[in-house]
Amino acid sequence: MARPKIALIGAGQIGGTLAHLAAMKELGDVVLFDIAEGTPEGKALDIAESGPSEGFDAKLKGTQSYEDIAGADVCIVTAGVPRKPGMSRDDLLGINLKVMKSVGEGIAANAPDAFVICITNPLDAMVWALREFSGLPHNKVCGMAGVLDSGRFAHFLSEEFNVSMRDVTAFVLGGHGDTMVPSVRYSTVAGIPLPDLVEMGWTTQEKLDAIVQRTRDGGAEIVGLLKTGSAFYAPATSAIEMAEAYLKDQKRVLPCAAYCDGELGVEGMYVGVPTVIGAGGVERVVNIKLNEEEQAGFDNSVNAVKGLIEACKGIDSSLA
Ligand code: A3D
Repeated sequence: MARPKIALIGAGQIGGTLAHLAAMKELGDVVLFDIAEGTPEGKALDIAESGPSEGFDAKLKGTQSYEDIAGADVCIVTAGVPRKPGMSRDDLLGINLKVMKSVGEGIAANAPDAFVICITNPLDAMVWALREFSGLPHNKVCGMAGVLDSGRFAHFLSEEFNVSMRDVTAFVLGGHGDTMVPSVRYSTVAGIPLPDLVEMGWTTQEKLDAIVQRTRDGGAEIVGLLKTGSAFYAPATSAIEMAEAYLKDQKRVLPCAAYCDGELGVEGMYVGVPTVIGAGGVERVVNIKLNEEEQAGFDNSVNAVKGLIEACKGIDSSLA
């Protein structure tokens, strides 16, 4: 059986890391596409030359031609610009929307059967626009944010409790922005919900509140440290986890920006929700019940995403 084909649209910081991880995990052959001449070719060759030491079998190719992504099983989109210190994700909207148009058309023409994972920010609006431009089925287009945001939350919690990250399940809902909703009630250590751990004296409510806020600011914390771009190791790892769930039909329960058709009270748009990812793409949105406080936070986040979608429609009349 032929190896799966993984197309990476954007060969910058995240794109290069995605290619390296996909090769090391032998998820398939990798095509790196970018408009910057030489960048995808250079990264593909560099990673291929690590193969003998690492011992992986995967072909890597860099290209400026969309025809080379033909028949891809998975497309991961990072094309566009990242933010710099002082910028919000929403500041990227105008420039990255134009990029989504060319990427959407390139995928539709060459890889219409692919499972598409968008990472470009502002995430929830860009995945919506990418789906509109590509015309692919909603269940085959999703956005990576929840796995990363939950990963950040889980990491901070494991440090606070001094327990293995493997035993922490963290749960973040809503848009990938300042309004995201880390859910304390649905996050656990080996099944024990966080409010119970506060009662048990493992931490205080104040410390937990600070961790929730640090999770919301997790991207900005890294932008502030790096100064020249945004996070790329953990975002790439998160998207690879989603791609692997699809390619291996793992039926993983992962939070991602998925199209909601009434689930959690959201109608006809993309926002961060728990999903099941398997060979059918986003096979299910897990329609959980929120309490009043969670629902208010989630609705606030949904409204922020709605505002960005309206802004997209204002910029590109074909989306209206
Ligand atoms: P960067 O290293 O700048 O790579 C972006 C690449 O896109 C560059 O190599 C560009 O040449 C390329 N590019 C620009 N326009 C096009 C185009 N039309 N077609 C193809 N390629 C193009 O950025 P990065 O890899 O650090 O980040 C990529 C995106 O991911 C940014 O929008 C970030 O804001 C976003 N991001 C999202 C998350 C989430 O959790 C959702 C996390 C981190 C970064």
